[in-house]
Amino acid sequence: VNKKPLVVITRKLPDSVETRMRELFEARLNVDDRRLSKAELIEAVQHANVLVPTVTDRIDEEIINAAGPNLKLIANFGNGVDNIDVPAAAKRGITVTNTPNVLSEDTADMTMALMLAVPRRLVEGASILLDDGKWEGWGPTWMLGRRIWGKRLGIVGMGRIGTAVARRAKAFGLSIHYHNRKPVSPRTEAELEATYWDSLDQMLARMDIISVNCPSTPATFHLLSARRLALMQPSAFIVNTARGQIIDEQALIAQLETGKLSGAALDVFEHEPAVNSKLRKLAKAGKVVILPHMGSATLEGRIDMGEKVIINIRTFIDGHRPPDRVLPNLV
Ligand code: 8YV
Repeated sequence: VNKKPLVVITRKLPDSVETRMRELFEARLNVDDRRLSKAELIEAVQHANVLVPTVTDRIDEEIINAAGPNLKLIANFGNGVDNIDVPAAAKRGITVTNTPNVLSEDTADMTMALMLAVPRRLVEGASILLDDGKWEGWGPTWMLGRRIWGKRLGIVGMGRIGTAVARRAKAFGLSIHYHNRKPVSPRTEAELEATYWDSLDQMLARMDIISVNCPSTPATFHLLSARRLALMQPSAFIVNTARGQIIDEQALIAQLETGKLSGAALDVFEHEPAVNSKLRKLAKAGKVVILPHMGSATLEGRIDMGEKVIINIRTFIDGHRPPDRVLPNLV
């Protein structure tokens, strides 16, 4: 009988996923969910056959180079693989997988929630009722926001999540525009009545709302730079449920502080878990809505992600190509 592979999982996962992991593998779980230190990660990769990290673990070249000869697979519990140096892993013959598809709909739901939250003043309104007596009653000009239907939405990155956002936004009465490395299929474009913008600059200048839905890669680092943010209309606002690094956060803050952008709804930040205090201040002033990286945080989604990780590991161990292999030339 073959020995079960040693699978090191860096964070606490839903109970049902952990139970299954324990049945199938020699699973080293992180019961108290404490973030592993760099030294602990290095220790883990020296012994493990499979490492299951999350977005909070930086699997950089140093850690990959410390891997023992038995480490053959890094099965990321997450869609984005910006936490892993995939080319360094490839150089060492280590396969990397991720968990696409299963979190697209949840992330798109949260994107819509955020898209509504800024112009409809959701958080501001809700916080008024947290203190008894603060609400003096309804009035015709009380808490007026701005409508979103009929507005132009520009999606930066029309992959699985971007497309899921587009479907929802279309049903909300927004017109769909997008920038992507290449246009989506004519069928999808027709279904969404979407307009492709080859030039991100031109799209930014004409949209009412921008939603960031592309992966974080060296090519998308500060894609929304100070120069590009300045192209946007002062009435426009940005939603980001992708990665903080895609937007130059300092520049975004400056645009918001000077009224050159009307707002932002951010689920992700450049230096998580730190959140720039200026963003907190803007949130208190009602210009910004901030969430602590909750885009895909549903119990169902996390269980689906766990199942994907398990399928990737099992397929790999059985000697086949795992379904969600991440190719180094694509990151
Ligand atoms: C998770 C995510 O929060 O998958 C992603 O890219 O951002 C989220 O689903 C995280 O990645 C889990 O590792």
